[in-house]
Amino acid sequence: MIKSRAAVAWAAGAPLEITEIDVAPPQAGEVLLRVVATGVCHTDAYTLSGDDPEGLFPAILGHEGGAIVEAIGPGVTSLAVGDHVIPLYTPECGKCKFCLSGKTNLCQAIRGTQGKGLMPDGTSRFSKDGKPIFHYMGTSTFSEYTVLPEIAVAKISKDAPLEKVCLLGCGVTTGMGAVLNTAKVTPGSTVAIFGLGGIGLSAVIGAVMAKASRIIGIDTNPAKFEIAKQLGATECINPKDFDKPIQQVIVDLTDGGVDYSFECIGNVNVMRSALECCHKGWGESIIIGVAGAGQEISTRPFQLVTGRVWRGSAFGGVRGRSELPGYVDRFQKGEIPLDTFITHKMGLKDINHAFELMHEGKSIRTVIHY
Ligand code: NAD
Ligand code: AHE
Ligand code: ZN
Ligand code: ZN
Repeated sequence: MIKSRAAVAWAAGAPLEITEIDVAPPQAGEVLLRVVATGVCHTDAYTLSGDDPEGLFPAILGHEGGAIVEAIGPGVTSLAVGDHVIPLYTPECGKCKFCLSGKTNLCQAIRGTQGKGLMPDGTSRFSKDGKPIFHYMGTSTFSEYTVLPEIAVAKISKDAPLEKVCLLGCGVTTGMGAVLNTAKVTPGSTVAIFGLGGIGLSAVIGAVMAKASRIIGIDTNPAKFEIAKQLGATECINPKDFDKPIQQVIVDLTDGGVDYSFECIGNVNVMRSALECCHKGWGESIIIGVAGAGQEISTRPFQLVTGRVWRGSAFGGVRGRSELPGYVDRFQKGEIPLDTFITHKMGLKDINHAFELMHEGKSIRTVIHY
């Protein structure tokens, strides 16, 4: 057992408690990581709120980390002590039906236990005063030390700054990947991006890379517009400024609708708007946002009958072990402006403030360092 500083979510809706916990050694096929830095994603806030049907308490949240391998368990062959890594909430075993399909990044090798807040052997490595604490998304990066299965760890270049490339562990990869891998936006396309937080802004940079001709950013918080334009949005609009539905506004602006839209909020009403602002015959809408328990999407089936396509994207369709190191290299070459996303940096003790900044719409990403 080692001691670790961690932010523990004891109950839904309660602030995280910064405290010392016990971390058990890595078992067969597992590695112990020292987390150097972690981003705070809206999904952490969603689960903390109690809206996540898979949410468990007490738990150690966090899934956007940059880390160093501290120890390896028996049988681990692809990682060594000292390796720089990004924890993966979407692992890549390379052997399951999903990995072998070549059609998806959603490896299911350990999805069952991961969703139950446990390691693949059905137990937790975290405890406090002998009481177990659940893992979260298989990553739990809000603890200085965390344990992951080898298949859920991407080895990256040692030259990359972990306090920046941690954002590739979720937010930036998710938005970019949804545009480039899931939608496969083609040059000259028109794109609408709903929600200009960390995910939506990453979709903006993906759309720039895809050479979209128009990138329309939509947000109810106009404070997000400047950064969206800096990253390449060609225009930004606030639904509150119009007295007609936002899908109608976009259809009117784009001669019948956009080629691609992305929902980066987690609001089922906006998901409908995002679908319905797509062009008849071919427009595709990608759901990235995560909606709360019990929420459902709806539209008139006629929207699909007439050629619009509704799809979803998790972790940008990226296979973490084989493809994420390439995203890190692209950052190193100056192709991914991670610095623009990091609006705040703070120590673990201030992590509750990072959640406040997110809820107040004042941050894009806060990076927590240990
Ligand atoms: P964020 O809080 O940083 O950004 C959300 C943005 O949406 C904010 O700018 C907010 O002002 C805007 N917004 C809220 N309501 C709106 C409305 N009705 N109309 C227009 N804009 C509105 O959150 P984030 O970290 O960017 O995450 C966004 C969503 O993506 C969350 O639901 C998160 O859980 C989800 N997510 C999904 C994946 C995935 O793999 N599918 C990965 C990461 C995050
Ligand atoms: N637990 C939620 C689902 C949450 C969800 O959809 N998570 C995304 C990643 S969000 C990262 O910020 C994801 O990868 N989903 C695929 C998966 O297998 O969870 C619920 O509704 O139960
Ligand atoms: Zn996330
Ligand atoms: Zn697999």
